Amino acid sequence: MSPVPAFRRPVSGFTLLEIMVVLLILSFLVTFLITGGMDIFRTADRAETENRIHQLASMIETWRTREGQYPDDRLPPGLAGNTVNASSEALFLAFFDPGYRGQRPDPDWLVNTDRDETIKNHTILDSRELFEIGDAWGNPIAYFESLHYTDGVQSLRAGVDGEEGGDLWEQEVRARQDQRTGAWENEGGFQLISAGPDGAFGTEDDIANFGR
Ligand SMILES: [Ca+2]
Ligand SMILES: [Ca+2]
Repeated sequence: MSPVPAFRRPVSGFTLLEIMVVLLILSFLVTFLITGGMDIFRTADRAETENRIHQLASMIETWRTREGQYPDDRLPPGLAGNTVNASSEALFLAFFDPGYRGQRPDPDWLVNTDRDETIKNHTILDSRELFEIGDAWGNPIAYFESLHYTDGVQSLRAGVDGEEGGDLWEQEVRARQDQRTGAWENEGGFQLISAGPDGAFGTEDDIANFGR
């Protein structure tokens, strides 16, 4: 009677169990690397947006020193075909005006989530695009000048994946008040607000030039 080769190991290669263990370890590793990598990107985008808002705030103060008032958060009448993104576009026009001699935001920050243009070029850029000043996720940064805190809502086109044609929608954004006291944040100054990584204004992850 010939012996039954039940427990004979294959001559070469791995058993099914060994292969499954290796695959399992690999899948853990890949998951760990992907989530860890995404966390790193998220942290970097947040730091980049905080830096932009910090620099913008400083440029707005310089503007005020030079011009005697903060940049308007409204567009001149008749300049744009819509009111979407108007405050961020107004800030863009102010800083990129050919007559302005102060420091300007980095052109790499510019986005145009509502894809509008002006009839003629009003800026130092070789473009008629009515840009907004964007955060690291490609969404426009909302700008409120304190004279207009009480004017009600702004409409901003923002969302996930920003300018990459992702899931964008028009959002109503208001100047922020302290939740406890009801006082305007940065009363007498201005507010800069990014929708943060979730692309939605008014949620916990928003980034602003004032404490929340
Ligand atoms: Ca625009
Ligand atoms: Ca948000």
